[in-house]
Amino acid sequence: MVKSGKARAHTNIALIKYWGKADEAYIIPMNNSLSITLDRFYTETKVTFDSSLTEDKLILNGEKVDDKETAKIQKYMDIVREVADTELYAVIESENFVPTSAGLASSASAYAALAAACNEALHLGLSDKDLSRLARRGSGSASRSIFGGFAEWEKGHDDATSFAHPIDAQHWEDELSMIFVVINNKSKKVSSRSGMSLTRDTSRFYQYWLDHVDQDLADAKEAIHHKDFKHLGEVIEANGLRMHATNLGAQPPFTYMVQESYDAMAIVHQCREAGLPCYFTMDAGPNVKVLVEKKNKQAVIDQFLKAFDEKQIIASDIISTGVEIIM
Ligand code: 2P0
Repeated sequence: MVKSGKARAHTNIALIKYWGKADEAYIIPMNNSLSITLDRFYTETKVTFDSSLTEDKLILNGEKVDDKETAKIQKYMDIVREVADTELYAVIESENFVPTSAGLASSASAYAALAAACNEALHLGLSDKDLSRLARRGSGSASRSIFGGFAEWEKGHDDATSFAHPIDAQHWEDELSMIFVVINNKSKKVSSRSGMSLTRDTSRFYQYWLDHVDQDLADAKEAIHHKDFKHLGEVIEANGLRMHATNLGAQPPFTYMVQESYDAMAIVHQCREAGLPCYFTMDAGPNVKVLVEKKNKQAVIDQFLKAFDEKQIIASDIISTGVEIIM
């Protein structure tokens, strides 16, 4: 017996960050988060359940992946099998559509696409809410990649109540873009998973983060409702910096920021001083992501090109539609 399904899901970038889990096994976060879904970066995944298989196999960008990555996927497929009440193993063929060597490959689009492909292949008929829950079991941020535009992941308190939903921005997302400043990281990488865990467990600043994130989220939603770019930008920049500040309070302290990250942030400040509104955010790496209105996109890119190589600057619009089944 062979059953297959294929899906495409896009990467998202959090504007209000997810940083820390309340439950590591089920990936229940400590706080709600809010993201935008990007048009340019996505994953396409085909999953083929086959009764002749004796284990799951993963092929990423046409190549077999290492044992560690395979083990991670097999663990996730065990969750899918439990939800779907099946014993079938699968071949998973996944392609990441991200600019080569940009270091933007994302578990968000990967697990959103995989969850949707499994839903299709096994005829599970999951609602978007339940698809978001299933994607969340693979990677927290994947819960938001089920949706286009703006999405909020409600932390909930258990598997049933922790999922994302879209936020109606009255098509404002069509007027926005994000510029990626791709920065090479020569220092030892701290994964988001271990970074957020260490911070939650040890950071002297973590409670401060928790005390303010709900207000940031409320302010961001208010700004989206009023299509107030300046307000949204100020909130998300502060929220991102506060997340990164928590890492400095961890034991041992760490940071994802490198010199070029600061250089990029300085350019954002210079753009604003020159009357070009734009605001930055950063995730678990040195890259800087700049939120800008489409009408100012090229002018801001031009400022970055004065200091960075053309290859380091990649812009993406926001996609309004969520995960989709493809042939
Ligand atoms: C976010 N990040 O909200 C935050 C901000 C990075 C910084 O979600 O452990 O890959 O798989 O749930 O989703 C990246 O963490 O972590 C992330 P897991 P995930 O986008």
